[in-house]
Amino acid sequence: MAKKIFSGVQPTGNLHLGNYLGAIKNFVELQNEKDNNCIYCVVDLHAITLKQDPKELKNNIRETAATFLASGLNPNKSILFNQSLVPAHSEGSWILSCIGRMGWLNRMTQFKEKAGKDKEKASVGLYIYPILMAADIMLYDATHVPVGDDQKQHLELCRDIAQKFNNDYNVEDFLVPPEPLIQKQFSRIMSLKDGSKKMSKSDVSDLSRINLKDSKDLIINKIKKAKTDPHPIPNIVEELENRPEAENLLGIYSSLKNQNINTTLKEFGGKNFSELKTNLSEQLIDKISPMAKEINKLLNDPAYLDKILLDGAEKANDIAENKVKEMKKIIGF
Ligand code: AQP
Repeated sequence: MAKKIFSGVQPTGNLHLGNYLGAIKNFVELQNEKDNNCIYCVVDLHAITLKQDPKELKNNIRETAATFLASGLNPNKSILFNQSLVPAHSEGSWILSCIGRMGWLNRMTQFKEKAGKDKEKASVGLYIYPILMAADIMLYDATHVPVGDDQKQHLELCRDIAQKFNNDYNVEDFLVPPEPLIQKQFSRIMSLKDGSKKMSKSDVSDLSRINLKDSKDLIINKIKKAKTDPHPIPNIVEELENRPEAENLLGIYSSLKNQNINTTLKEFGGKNFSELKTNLSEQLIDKISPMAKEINKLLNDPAYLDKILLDGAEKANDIAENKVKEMKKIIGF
């Protein structure tokens, strides 16, 4: 069945392997499935929930667009744009913030993680980020949202908001509650330094992640230094329990090779990590180096990237503006 797809990536720099394997790789597969309508957004309004340097933000917006293109997204097949060019996202977000409940937002674990110990100092934007995300998705009547496992809770909130809006205003099916599309395997890529933490752009240690622009040498070095444990690689998946670093490296290898973990365990069971690491580095270099080259090439032509985003924003605006108009009519404006 044809799906309406929406998803976004924040232009906060250092797009990494987790963003690629957890989300962008899936974006490309969905784009290439027959009849799907796909919209992929550089969510720059989300990025400013944490302080950004204006110059860097501008570069990061282009770099995220370049990463989309280098990964295989095609502006003739998908709508690609950046969020701040479409005012309906901000307007829709305000309306939905009057529907969402404080109690619902208080349960969001990502806010707790990102705000850290000093919640009082976090921006209000960071707190209501899931509401903006709900507007992003529902302005396009998206039926499916490909995301990493970390976004599952935000999608559940989005469905609650849709239901409450439709009930409060007695407009059955007006807002479409979206389904998350989370990869069955390897949906959360973990830090190379700590298997209990997700790989993240904002981790202070660059050794914790493989960035999509890393050079071959850097990839080899980071994988060499990746944390492991003293035991050999097991033959069966059950024996990976309580071995998060081993599970993560084997998961990354499997995901890059599009194979399940059992096949990978057949390849490496009983061997030591140095053999896995050598093979993993090769796979990463095969996948990432051509992408890095293409990203750098595209970044040399900022006018081209800006044009892609602007053209996409015009198409997105036509859809989103119309949905907000309907929302306003329902509300009584
Ligand atoms: N480690 C991960 N494993 C799998 N998927 C991941 N995603 C992010 N990290 C992982 C998925 O990538 C998409 C885009 O994410 P984002 O850039 O919008 O925001 P994020 O989830 O906050 O990513 P980061 O890297 O953790 O950024 P910072 O450090 O700035 O917060 C999403 O679909 C996400 O699930």
